[in-house]
Amino acid sequence: MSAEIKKVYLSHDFESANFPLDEEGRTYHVSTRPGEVANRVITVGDHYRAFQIAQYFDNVSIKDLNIKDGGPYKITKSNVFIYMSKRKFLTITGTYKGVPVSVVAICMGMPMMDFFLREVRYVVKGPMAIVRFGSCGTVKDIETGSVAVATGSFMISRNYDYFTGNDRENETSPYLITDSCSADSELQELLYKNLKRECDSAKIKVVKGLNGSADSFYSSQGRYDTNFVDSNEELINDIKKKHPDCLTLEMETYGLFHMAKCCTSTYNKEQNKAKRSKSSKNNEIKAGATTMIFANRVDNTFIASEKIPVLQERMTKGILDALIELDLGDDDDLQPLEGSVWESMIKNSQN
Ligand code: R1P
Ligand code: URA
Repeated sequence: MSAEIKKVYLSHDFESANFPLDEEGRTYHVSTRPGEVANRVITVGDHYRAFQIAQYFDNVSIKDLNIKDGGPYKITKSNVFIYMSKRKFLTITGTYKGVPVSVVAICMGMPMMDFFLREVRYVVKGPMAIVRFGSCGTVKDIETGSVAVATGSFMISRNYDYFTGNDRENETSPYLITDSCSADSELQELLYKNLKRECDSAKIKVVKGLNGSADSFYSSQGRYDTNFVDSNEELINDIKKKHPDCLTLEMETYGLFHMAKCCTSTYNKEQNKAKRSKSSKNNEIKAGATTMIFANRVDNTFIASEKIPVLQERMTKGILDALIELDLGDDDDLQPLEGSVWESMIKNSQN
């Protein structure tokens, strides 16, 4: 093992098998600690999108973000904080129009969304607003390069037992399609309003509708792959039968919306169990999602790459504006300024 690899793997000991934290209070995978992640977060799949978004943070330039190192690394500057974890979760925190914001790149799929949500929720005090900014395919005939705002999301999973034969006698279907979970209504409206404002002038279409998150880019989104038995010829029709207003397919939004409903304070409030709850903390997550339509599954076309930078730029401004416009209540109930990575950013901007 090279000295560098040893340094990465042997540098920390973790306490507790249940929720491991290192001696600095960093979580096991995302590797952030209190004061490094803001109450308002954009989550994306890829690192390039995260760096592109961070260019819009106050006083941050491309030079601050031009990092050649593959990580893990931590960069703390007076205008921006950047942490690339060993597991490639990338957190960038700064301010936008004077409000603390973070962007976290999580790579792909539901397990990554789960790691991100649980670990970030753990290190942030008070209510949070989280917006997923991703790419997707559409099952309606909407041109690629358009923008979708999710009103809600459902899950499509491969029914594993169907394929191994264990469940076939029960005549189950090869895919399981859940009911939908809604986005936060206020955040959804703010996203739509701000994205429309940014996109209309660039002649980019913005549409609203239901999203389906799949556990595969391929089988559970109805793509054909002759190397595997997927039994998915009827899947897109089945999805449309259960959810006629389904607009987009991607891989993480359901995880975000579902877990937002399962934050203890939200869940207990909805179940009218507030009095029985052990904890009175407000760990609410207001969740929203918007995606760039990369794939049109009706005419089988894929976005031209030159359209992506303009699309991302317009969307970034709309999303950041929506995120800071959302009311998260009293500042005293949020992650404190003192000791946070944005303390110097706010204080410098006031001088
Ligand atoms: C698949 O190509 C990936 O793209 C979409 C899907 O949800 C999946 O993660 O989102 P991102 O562009 O955010 O990664
Ligand atoms: N991401 C997805 O998950 N599906 C698509 O079709 C395009 C992007």
